[in-house]
Amino acid sequence: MEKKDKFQALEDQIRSELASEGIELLLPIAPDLFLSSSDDEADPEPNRLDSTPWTRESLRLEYIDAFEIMKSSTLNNHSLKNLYTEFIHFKNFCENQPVNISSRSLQRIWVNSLSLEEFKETYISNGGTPVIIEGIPEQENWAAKDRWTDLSLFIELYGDIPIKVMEKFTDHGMGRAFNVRIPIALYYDYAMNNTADDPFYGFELDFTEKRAKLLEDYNPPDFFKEDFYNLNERTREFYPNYRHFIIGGERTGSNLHVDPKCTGAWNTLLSGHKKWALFPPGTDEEYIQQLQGATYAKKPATYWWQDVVPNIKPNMGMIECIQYPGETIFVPAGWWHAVLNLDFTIAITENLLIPETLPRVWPELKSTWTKFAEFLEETESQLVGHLSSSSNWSKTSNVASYTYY
Ligand SMILES: O=C(O)CCC(=O)C(=O)O
Ligand SMILES: [Fe+2]
Repeated sequence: MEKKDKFQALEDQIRSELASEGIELLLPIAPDLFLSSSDDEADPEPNRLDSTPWTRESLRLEYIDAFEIMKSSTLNNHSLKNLYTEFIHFKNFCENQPVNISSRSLQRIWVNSLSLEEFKETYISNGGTPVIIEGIPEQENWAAKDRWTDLSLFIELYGDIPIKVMEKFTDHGMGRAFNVRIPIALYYDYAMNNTADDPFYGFELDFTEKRAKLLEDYNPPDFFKEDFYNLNERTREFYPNYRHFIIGGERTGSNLHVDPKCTGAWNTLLSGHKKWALFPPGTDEEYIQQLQGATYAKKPATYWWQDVVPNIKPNMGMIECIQYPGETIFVPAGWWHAVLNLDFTIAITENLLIPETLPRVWPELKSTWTKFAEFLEETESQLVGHLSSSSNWSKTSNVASYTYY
């Protein structure tokens, strides 16, 4: 099915589901934010430096078309469940206890508590073990530890940077979808004030133009420097969209998925709180599909957390945690994960092919991307070393060796 048709089918499905409940779609859920306001002159930007060349009003005028497109999104402009009034209860609930009683929680370590070798041995080898690492932005001197943690400073510095909040498919279904971007200052206003069940989520993978400034504020953590997709032009070309700047208001999130092309990921949160659920690789595929569910894959992230998570079967190896500001989560290749933003969050994440993970992902890489795998085999002597030094891997560490309770 064409992407556009799928999108249309989804829209139709949601429209008819709502119609069956006597609800008609749709109005923009935050009409004021979609409109240009003339209040700004009377109420100057509170954070603005004199040299800052933008105001919210100037940004609104410049991005009026983007807001028109956002306004028309069926998926993001409903508050069918009035989550915005209920969310505080859910947030308090999951801060105080696991959403699913049988899940276990993720281990936390302090970044300086172990050497790179120890980290690899404990968390990278044998396919990888998820973990939360505290202290990376401070210990590795990221400018983001100040600039992305004080929201008024963040907006003052980066308010005019446009970030992607949706893709828009052409009406005729031909050609590429195009990215709809709005400036960070206006996204922040939207995120803090909208009442949608499924608000727009800022998910940016393009770091050109003004967005290049964001790259100056962090570095890949020392634990995650080695990346088989970052060896040369050919490997980078195979996996180009490896980093994302993620900014989201409460109720935004990522539905259950596995990261692409056998990558693991680190994700550092600078502001706000993210709720995570993870399931190990090898989790019964049928059950995962059931969890993803036709009805939940494309629905507001919060619905899944409220309706599905409490009822997940015990012994699925589910891990839950809350990620706090300053914390980095490591999601090894093949782990299913879902994320819900509990308040306004700012995060940076990168995906990579960790050399030590190769033995586990090699069969998939080879069968799915044969040409690329052959290229690696031919050109990378290190790769052969990694594969052969771990030849016992499949005997010593398959997923069944995780113990659940
Ligand atoms: O929403 C998030 O922070 C999770 C992002 C994620 O899982 C991804 O980029 O693959
Ligand atoms: Fe992911």
